Amino acid sequence: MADTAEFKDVRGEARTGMDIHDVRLAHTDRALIVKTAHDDVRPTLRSGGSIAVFVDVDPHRRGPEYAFVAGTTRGSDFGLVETDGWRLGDAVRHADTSLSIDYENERVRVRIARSSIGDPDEVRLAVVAQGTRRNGELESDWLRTIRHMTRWVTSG
Ligand SMILES: [Ca+2]
Ligand SMILES: [Ca+2]
Repeated sequence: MADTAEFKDVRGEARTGMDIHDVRLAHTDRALIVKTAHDDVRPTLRSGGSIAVFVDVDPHRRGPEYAFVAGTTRGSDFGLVETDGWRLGDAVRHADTSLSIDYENERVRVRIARSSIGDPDEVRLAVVAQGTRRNGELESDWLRTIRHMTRWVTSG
């Protein structure tokens, strides 16, 4: 069983290939699967980007407790870290996560084992993608608005 949710974003408001089109979350009994769709995800560093998926697992603590952060150019690092008031903190040791990027279909897929985030009953997300404009400036696109949290999604 999995509870799934899809969250649409405005297309084209960020002038980079990383502009978020939509975010899909499947919360299964084993993992969170987060798929993001973008304007144009590119493998090369010059037009590169990054993504951060903030995960809120505890409604009694302000803000998210974890973040999955990744570069989106080919071969980039990725990892799961603890967060404190939206600040990125220490890496989660032995985190069971994976990243795959589909440069043909402009999609990023993130998998986070539930065991790596304390086996939460429900989660909600905030997602931001950062890309590079033609002039080299960085620009961020949040799902909906800055630090917007989705609704809670249970593990079904
Ligand atoms: Ca967008
Ligand atoms: Ca929280």
